Amino acid sequence: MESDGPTPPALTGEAVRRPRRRDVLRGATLGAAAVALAACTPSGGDRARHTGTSPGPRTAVFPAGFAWGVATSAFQVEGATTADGRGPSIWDTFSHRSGAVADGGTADRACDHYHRMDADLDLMKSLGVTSYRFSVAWPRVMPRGRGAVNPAGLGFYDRLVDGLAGRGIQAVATLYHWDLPQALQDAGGWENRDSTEWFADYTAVVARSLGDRVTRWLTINEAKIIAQQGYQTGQFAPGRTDRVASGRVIHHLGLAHGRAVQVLRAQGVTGAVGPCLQLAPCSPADDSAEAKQATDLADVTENTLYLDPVLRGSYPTALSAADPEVARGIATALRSGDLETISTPVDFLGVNYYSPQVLGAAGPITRYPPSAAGWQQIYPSGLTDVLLRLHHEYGSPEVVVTENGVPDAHGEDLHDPSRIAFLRDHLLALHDAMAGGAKVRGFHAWSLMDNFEWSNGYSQRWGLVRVDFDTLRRTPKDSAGWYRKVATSNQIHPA
Ligand code: GCO
Repeated sequence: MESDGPTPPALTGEAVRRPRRRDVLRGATLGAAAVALAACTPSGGDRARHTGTSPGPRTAVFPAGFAWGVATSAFQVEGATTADGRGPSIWDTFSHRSGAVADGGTADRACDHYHRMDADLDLMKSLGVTSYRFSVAWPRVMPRGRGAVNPAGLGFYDRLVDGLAGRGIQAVATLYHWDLPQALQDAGGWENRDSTEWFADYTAVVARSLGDRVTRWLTINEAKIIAQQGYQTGQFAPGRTDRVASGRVIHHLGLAHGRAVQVLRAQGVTGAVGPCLQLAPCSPADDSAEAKQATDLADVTENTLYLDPVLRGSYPTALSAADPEVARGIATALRSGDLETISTPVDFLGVNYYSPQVLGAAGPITRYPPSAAGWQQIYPSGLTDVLLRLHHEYGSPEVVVTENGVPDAHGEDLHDPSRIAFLRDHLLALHDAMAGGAKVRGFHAWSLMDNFEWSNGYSQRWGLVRVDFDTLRRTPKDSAGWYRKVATSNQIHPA
């Protein structure tokens, strides 16, 4: 039965509920859990971080068992796009389109991780990490997306999880990190409601193979970016520019997530299961009513549109005001019972944090120092805000930070002090959130190594380890040594 659509438009006069930043920070200092975490902040530290500048020297000790990780995704590192029966994905198609990727880059070879997996596992071990977030390439496992399973493709991930276990590193597996099999796109892709069952079937195949050895499962990476970049701006695969379609896609991705949670449970996987959401704290550029309203609306399209269905079983009431076309797309896709599926209880939330959004009356502004990525403003306290919001407003779920990082600053190479400062400040911000009660269980730096940065190709380097894309030689940057010290001592040192 088709319902009339998502919760009706109700923005008038009703502000989206979000914590005021000052309240959030007060929570961080007064939280009952604060005493459990050893931390020492010089006076003024919070204020310094609040403005996006460095907080200065400080020590922070993390709880025993905190997971120190690095992250990658299949399409960005594996290469070998035609090896051993892998089928084409939408990103193969898109990246070969003229003008789609900076400098005409493709991921045909990328880091060639597919052929260098053992050496890369040794590299991880040498970094002292205890957790590795990777993604399984659907077109490697099922070359046409459904039907025949490719044993060689599954075998690669089987060896990967064994290789991790042998080195004492937890496996954090993402089922979908944007590389939809092209054959499924040809059948309508995520716009087609059948995609949710294609994904459920694929999930069952992977769960049967890896279900006894994966510590954490992430269903779908960043539905928000798939919708915004893949279906609104068209800058990512599949390169569509149709906001109504993006609404349908958002709904189907949510449903696919819920179905995957159910399938993983039915398959009896031993690991914890959750979504992977990219969250961006939104704040007004000034005190005007216009900036405040723009902030409330941006908070819907950046955060609550993805959080609420999964954690509350509803779409945000302000959605129709925030994005009428997306709301219309969702309304055409929503059927009775869907929200129950989407909100199937999860064990934890994977959170990717990169940048805040600051809204003026005329749109987003840049308030904090921009990174070389252009779209990213460096604002470590935003991570505290995001984590404490989940704690206060969403029932304090267990959280793992599944991505956080920055590209090399202009002129940096193996010596990357700006990445060290970035990671240190964000880890201190994360520690603040834990002191305020947020249940954060681990952190994954994006990325293990330089890789294919989507439309930016190889023009941005996000790795702790440098990759020479001519020789494929891997060389740890200074940040890798710094991160190793943090991971192996379980604390941030002032120096
Ligand atoms: C993301 C992606 C990564 C990016 C990273 C840097 O989740 O956006 O997961 O693939 O490479 O975020 O932009």
